[in-house]
Amino acid sequence: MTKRVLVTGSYGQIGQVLVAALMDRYGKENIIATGRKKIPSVFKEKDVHYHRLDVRDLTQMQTLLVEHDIDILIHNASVLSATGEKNPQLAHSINFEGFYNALEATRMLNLEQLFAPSSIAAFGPSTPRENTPNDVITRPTTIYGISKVYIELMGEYYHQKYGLDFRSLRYPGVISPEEPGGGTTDWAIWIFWEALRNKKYTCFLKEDTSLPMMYMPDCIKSTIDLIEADNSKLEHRSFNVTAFSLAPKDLVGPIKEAIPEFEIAYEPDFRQQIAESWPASIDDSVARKEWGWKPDYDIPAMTKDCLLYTSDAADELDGVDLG
Ligand code: AKB
Repeated sequence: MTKRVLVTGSYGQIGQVLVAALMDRYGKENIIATGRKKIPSVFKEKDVHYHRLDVRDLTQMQTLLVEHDIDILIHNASVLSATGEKNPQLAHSINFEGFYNALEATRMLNLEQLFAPSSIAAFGPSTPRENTPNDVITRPTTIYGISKVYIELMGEYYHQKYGLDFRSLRYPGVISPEEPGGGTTDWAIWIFWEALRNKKYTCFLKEDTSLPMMYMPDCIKSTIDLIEADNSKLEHRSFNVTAFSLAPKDLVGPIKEAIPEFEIAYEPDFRQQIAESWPASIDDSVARKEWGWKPDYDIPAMTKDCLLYTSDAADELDGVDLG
């Protein structure tokens, strides 16, 4: 059945790919992309229905949802972990007020569903680091992580209190050729860009800092699968999802196979502490059981694909700030 979907934060790394996938699945005319920036050129090329929206403005959000007769709100707008630590006040206003507005708009307009991503950042130093279960202590130490716990708890509260169909995924680091937006897992994208551009990369994490990750097509698949999952089978509202765990040193060999001159150096910065507060691997068996989650890409398949598509984007590599 056709759904009408509005996506906030749609110009982000995940948002722009998700919008294209939703247009293929539900029809171009049924997808409304929104963001705070002026219309991105990639959206102009694809003739995407795009509107300016600051998620802190509830009236503007409600107006767009009503005008476009939206069924499902996908609330992606968020300040990520590294940017959030540089500007906690901005992260607070966008992540907390923005999500509260998304919840209230969904409730007041009686929308069919609200999807808002959580993250491995919802975990903290007191969470078990290996094979972290779905239901476990979440005491994060970043403003971004705290906002993700807020999303999970408020979403569950609105589900219990108002019957709102809230769903969420704890995204791991998502690897893709698209430019990332200020996260701690961004190294796993810049390493490909720099390998292709300069044949060397200086990583801001230590070589053995392992974090859960997935390739973009699996991120999009998990999102659409959860949105379409049978509600009566869901015992949870927020789910761990992962494909593999990856440390910077794990990508050196696979990249050298394609680019033998590739060199890596390590200069850990403030993001090291953030990474060390997150799990090294997570257990996604609850998602596998309740809605059949299963990733398609392992590290070799992701590396091959990602090198190819990042190289396609090579013309745009110059002048991009590597965070
Ligand atoms: C970040 O690094 O902040 C994000 C995330 C893991 O949620 N990519």
